[in-house]
Amino acid sequence: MKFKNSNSCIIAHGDLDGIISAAVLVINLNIPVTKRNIIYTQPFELDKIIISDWIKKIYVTDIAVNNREPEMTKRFIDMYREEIVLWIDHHIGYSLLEEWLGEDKVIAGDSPSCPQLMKDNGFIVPEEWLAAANAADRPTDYPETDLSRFLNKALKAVILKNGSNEIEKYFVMENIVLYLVKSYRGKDASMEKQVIERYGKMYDEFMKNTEEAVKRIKDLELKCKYKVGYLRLEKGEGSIDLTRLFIEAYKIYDIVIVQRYNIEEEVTIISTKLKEIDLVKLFDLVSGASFRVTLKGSHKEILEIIKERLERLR
Ligand SMILES: [Mn+2]
Repeated sequence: MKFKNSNSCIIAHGDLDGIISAAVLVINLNIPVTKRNIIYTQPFELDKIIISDWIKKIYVTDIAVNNREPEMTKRFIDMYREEIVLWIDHHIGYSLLEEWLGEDKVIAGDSPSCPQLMKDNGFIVPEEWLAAANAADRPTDYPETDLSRFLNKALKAVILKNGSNEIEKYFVMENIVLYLVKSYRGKDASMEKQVIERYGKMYDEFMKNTEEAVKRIKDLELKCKYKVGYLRLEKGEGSIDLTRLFIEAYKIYDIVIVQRYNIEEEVTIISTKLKEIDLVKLFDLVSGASFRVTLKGSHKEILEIIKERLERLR
């Protein structure tokens, strides 16, 4: 099969919504699914991607204006203004895209997902893909589907996996796009399906590890008005889903401390469910989220500091 658009490239957000919208572009514009033609990234890493000289058309999908540094997104637009054909986005700040790029080149709006926006603007979007993208990006409004669960498990597994790198993430994302596109075209997608299943099983394993880890959380019994849970993860333990762990731990604790290793580095993550606590302030940090901070350094020393700070909260 000859591709009309081998000089086109898609830049997609590396989450399920972004990946499905890349597949929508592929089937509508007949763009090849190769590493050169589809780039998966994050809004804050847009300035790090490399686009080959022979790319003449760029399609961007599900990439928000970088909220910490909008100028970075602007610079990217200025650099590739000629090549950018279309930018599809549904995140807050999309009006800046229209301002910088011109309304002709932007499909944007408040929408549950990018495939939804594309469908509303005349693209062919299979119903199953649309439902999966909506469920992935707006889980509170749209129920999970078999497809969203199947694909998201693989995606989460490769992200959670200890020591997984960009190449492996790309591998899974590319397999998801190929799986969708080949299935849509009625071609054999069993190889891709196998890859997705393999990572799905890995995710099930990580969930089991997470459940086990939740049971090991201990009460620190501090002289503090909050209930503080503590967990230490040893080197070489299986991967866990920290977000999931915190959700479970919040059923008992207000604040949860997890000490673990990042390769050899000792890291401590402190997380709270209470809005009244600002962890950034409490630990004199310059930035971060008020509800979750990561501290580096000796576990023992950091834990002493944390205890001392938390005990100020009587
Ligand atoms: Mn999205």
